[in-house]
Amino acid sequence: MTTFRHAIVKRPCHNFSQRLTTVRLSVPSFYRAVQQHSTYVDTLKRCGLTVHELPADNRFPDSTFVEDTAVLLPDCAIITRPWAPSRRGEIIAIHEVLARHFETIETIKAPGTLDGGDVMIADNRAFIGLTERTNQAGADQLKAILARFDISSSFVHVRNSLHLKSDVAYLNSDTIVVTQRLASEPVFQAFRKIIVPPLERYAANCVNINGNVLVTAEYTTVCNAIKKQGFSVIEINMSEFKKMDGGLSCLSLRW
Ligand code: CIR
Repeated sequence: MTTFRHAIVKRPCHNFSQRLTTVRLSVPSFYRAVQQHSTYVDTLKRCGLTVHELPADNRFPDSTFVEDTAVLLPDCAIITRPWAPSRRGEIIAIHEVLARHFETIETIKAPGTLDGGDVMIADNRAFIGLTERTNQAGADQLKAILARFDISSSFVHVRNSLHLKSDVAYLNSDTIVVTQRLASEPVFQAFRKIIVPPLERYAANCVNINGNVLVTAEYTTVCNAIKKQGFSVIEINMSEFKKMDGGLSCLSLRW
């Protein structure tokens, strides 16, 4: 299991409620989003990470969801090509900061599109979601890059979900958290599965950071099921980001 030492986050900008969302919930409160983001950053620090905080950028309302802009390996950063044209400019600031930490930087190129939320790396295996956001060309490019680092890739067709990681999270070498809709995917056959009930689907997007599993607060069934498997759980309130389709993992890039 990878030990993480660093994370990149980007503060929410005051117009972050004005971009992409598919959920029909109330308009998020900027004030509460900033508070929740700050708690998230403190939690990453509690998990032992050095957190590189980028300033808010009003030009890109979705830019707090940094996970979509890169895929990070211990020795290589891969800059994605987000599907949404309104998000493509986000990669410039991310590229700049990653160039200070990684000697090798690769990029996904047109006609490929790839959102980081579609990539789940499980040690030396990667699962790449083919979604409305990530196309075959983007997935093929990523697979070729990962192969150079001895990481094999499997593609997973995902329908009716924003990203692959809206439905599945890797906890450790034998355990995943997964929604019912992806639980029977043959590529996940070998894993022990913590199944997420439909009403708690949003909580499927959780993340294991150095032995602490960050889970969205108030999703009791999922939290208890993860604890029951022996993991230490930290609950985080994500109410404002959920309104913009953002999952817990997408607020940071970790390596
Ligand atoms: C978007 O639709 O692109 C943003 N509103 C939310 C992105 C969330 N990304 C993620 O969960 N990896």
